[in-house]
Amino acid sequence: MEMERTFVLIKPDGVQRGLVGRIIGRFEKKGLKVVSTKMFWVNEDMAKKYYAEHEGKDFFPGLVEYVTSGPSVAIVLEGKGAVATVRGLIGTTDPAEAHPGTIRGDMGMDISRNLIHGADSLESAHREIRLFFSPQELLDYSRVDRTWLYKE
Ligand code: D4T
Repeated sequence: MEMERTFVLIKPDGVQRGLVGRIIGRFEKKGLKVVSTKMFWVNEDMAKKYYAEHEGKDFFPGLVEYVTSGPSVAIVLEGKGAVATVRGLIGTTDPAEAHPGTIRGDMGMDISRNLIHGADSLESAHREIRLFFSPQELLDYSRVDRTWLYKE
């Protein structure tokens, strides 16, 4: 398994519901390293660009309104196989169907308030990281528990 960086966005409902610490805590506890984080108010332009694949669908206007309705928290995480691991921790798109134990399964009720986004591939992760962070903001360090998390 290769070391990967992935991108996560805690959406405005996560911030408003005071779940930021608990969500980041789940990633930390799993062993993922936080490479960078910042609060970010996604604007309409960015939201439309970001969700371009859903343009024209009935939920699109509501989706754009939701993600632009307040600040979000952007996070870069690193770990072996981080993209798939993070998607697994987040759970399926609809919190009503997401398995208990996942972030959406444990903390959400409705597909249009699904708390968090996680990059779905290494390519999207790199594109989204570049969209939200400058290279200097991605910090290079090792966690002290590294040798306890990985055999090598
Ligand atoms: P994001 O991109 O937000 O991490 O979500 P997913 O990758 O899990 O799911 P997605 O791209 O299919 O959907 C993007 C976003 O649209 C909302 N949505 C989706 C909605 O409100 N109603 C719907 O019917 C669908 C399919 C939820 C997530």
